[in-house]
Amino acid sequence: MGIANDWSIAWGIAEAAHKAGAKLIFTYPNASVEKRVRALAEKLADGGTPIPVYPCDVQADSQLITLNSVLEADGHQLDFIVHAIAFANKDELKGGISQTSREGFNLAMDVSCYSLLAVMKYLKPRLTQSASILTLTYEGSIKVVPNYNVMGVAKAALEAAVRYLAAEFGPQGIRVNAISAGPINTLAARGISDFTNMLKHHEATAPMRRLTTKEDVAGAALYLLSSLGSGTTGEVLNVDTGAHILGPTPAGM
Ligand code: NAD
Ligand code: IMJ
Repeated sequence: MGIANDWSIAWGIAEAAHKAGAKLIFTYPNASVEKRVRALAEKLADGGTPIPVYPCDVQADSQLITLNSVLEADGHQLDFIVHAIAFANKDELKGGISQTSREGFNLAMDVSCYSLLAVMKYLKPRLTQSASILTLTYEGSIKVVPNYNVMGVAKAALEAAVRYLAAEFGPQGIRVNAISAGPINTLAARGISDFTNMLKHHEATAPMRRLTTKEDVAGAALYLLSSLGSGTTGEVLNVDTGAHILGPTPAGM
């Protein structure tokens, strides 16, 4: 859940999972994204088994209920779910967070945090024993990042949700984790003021002196989604070429 185009982090994970032999299912939230998701699904089908593609706007309980029903009808069980979804009003990803509207706050929290609970609630019957759930988060949940604003609050709540879900589902052998990725140039980063400077700063200062790639995230995702991660749950794993370890560093040091 969360492929928009071939820049999407979810697409990077899909490509790696496909390569590792996973049988995938894609979802899309609306008609404008559907075309691109179907084209990408065909890319991975490669003349072989087609990848099923289903609608699912996570803001609508009805669409999650229907998704569960169609998956059941089509005989699909889920060994893993990737939730790579976030949204806030663009005008609230700038200026001061105190200017956030109530509607804008609720929207960001609904799409970016509550949706993980809803996915677990409605797709629970489809999960196999030892299923693994993965969501994506960002350092703006624990540190103040200019302009991230209401998304930072939503990601903090999302990371707490990961821990509560991990505790609830753990006894059934189902794991829930998050990857906290470094900044990556995707649709969700487009038009963010100063994003280019953010990337430059990361590249210049991160311990590995390079940007985080979709492939970096996909590698960690395969670990958490597969039996390699069998003992890991409730974790927020940093995949950011080391940037999160840095404290204040005066220029030139
Ligand atoms: P992206 O724009 O490719 O993905 C965001 C996805 O959310 C899109 O596919 C969009 O269709 C989907 N979406 C939005 N509203 C939805 C709804 N109501 N129902 C279903 N889907 C909906 O960008 P991305 O960078 O790949 O983002 C994926 C995740 O990674 C997000 O949670 C984002 O916060 C997180 N993340 C991104 C970065 C980054 O720098 N790009 C860094 C850390 C974490
Ligand atoms: C987003 C906003 C401000 C600063 C940001 C970001 N930085 C990074 C991001 C520094 C890395 C990307 N990110 C981690 C996100 O989670 C993005 C979420 C997002 C992006 C948009 C842009 C277009 C839009 N709404 C959005 N909602 C959420 O209209």
